[in-house]
Amino acid sequence: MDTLNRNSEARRFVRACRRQPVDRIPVWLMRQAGRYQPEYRALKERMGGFWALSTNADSITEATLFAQRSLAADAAIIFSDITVPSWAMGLDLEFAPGPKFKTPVRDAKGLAALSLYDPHEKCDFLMQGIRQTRAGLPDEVSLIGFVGAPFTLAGYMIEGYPSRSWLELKKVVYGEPKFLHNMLSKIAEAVIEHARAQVEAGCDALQLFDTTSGELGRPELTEFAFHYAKRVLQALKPLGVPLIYFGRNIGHALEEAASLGSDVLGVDWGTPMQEARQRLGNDIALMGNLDPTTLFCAKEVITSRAEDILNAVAKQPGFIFNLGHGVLQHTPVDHVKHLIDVVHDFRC
Ligand code: 1CP
Repeated sequence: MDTLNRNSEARRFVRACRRQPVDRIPVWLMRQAGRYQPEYRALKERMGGFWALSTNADSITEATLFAQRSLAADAAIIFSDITVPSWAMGLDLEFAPGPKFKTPVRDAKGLAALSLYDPHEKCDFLMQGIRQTRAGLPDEVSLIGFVGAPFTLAGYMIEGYPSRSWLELKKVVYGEPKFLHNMLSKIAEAVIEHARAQVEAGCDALQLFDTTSGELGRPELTEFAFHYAKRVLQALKPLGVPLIYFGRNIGHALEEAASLGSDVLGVDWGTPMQEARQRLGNDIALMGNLDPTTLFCAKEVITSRAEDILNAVAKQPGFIFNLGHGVLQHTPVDHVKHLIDVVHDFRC
């Protein structure tokens, strides 16, 4: 084991992912770098927009490090977006402010036009950003890399932009299942390599975001979302870093989500943490799950809601505190910091 790996295994966040005892509960927040921070908005303005920020190693580093430092979070998540691999495969992408593909992929011709790529070459800005960020982080802080799960990424690529009804995606799910399987296989190949490169560049954990999976009913959730998430997780397992799977609105299918091969299951705010722990047993670490809207309430409300979660599940090994989805725009910065303090002060 080299020095990097030895340090990685000692970090509080990684220890919790491995269900080892920790001195206090590790905490980081999905979207801890983002529009709620004036410094992030200034950096984005200075860079000339979200995409310019996301494709420059120095600004990736600055956004990631600033968020970690300002919160004293136990992990940083590298600043990027799940749609970067779609761009790297050849899709025209803009942000307004969500991702928007000029030419959505809806047929075999569109799929054939997508190419696999070498992430070290095509996304050198990201790998360089990871190396610089790792060098700038305190030794005890973990760096998380991430990719979108195949189904969630396919949703954006088919629909073209974030959607309320996911109508175009659903038409493909029910009407063109063979095409969708081909597309998911190709995306899986791309995100596996994209994730692997992030670990090679210095990330000490990986999160698979399957934010759109909960749009599917059964049996499609298994066939199109879980099947490909499992394929990605199994392919990444030999890298030896902790793997986190986060799905949304899949509380009814937590047992199956927990069986896909991740070390940690990210639980959204719809399922009480205590229920998740009772249903899943102790063989998997859990991460979550305060409702992000709680951060708009008074500090006493934040304290009591966070402590409810901590008291319910944090006393046994294998828990990482997070929100049940990302920090929302306009969230008061001091409330976010207050939440981190509450978790840091909790004695397990
Ligand atoms: O104008 C802006 O500043 C754009 C806002 C923004 C940001 C800050 C987007 C556009 N992406 C990001 C960064 C980002 N995206 C990160 C790194 C920041 C961090 O966590 O600290 C990560 C992990 C993501 C992942 C991501 N992008 C997901 C999965 C997680 C989730 O929130 O569900 C999804 C679905 C996207 C798509 C996306 N990118 C951006 C938007 C506005 C959206 C649509 C979904 C949404 O509104 O949340």
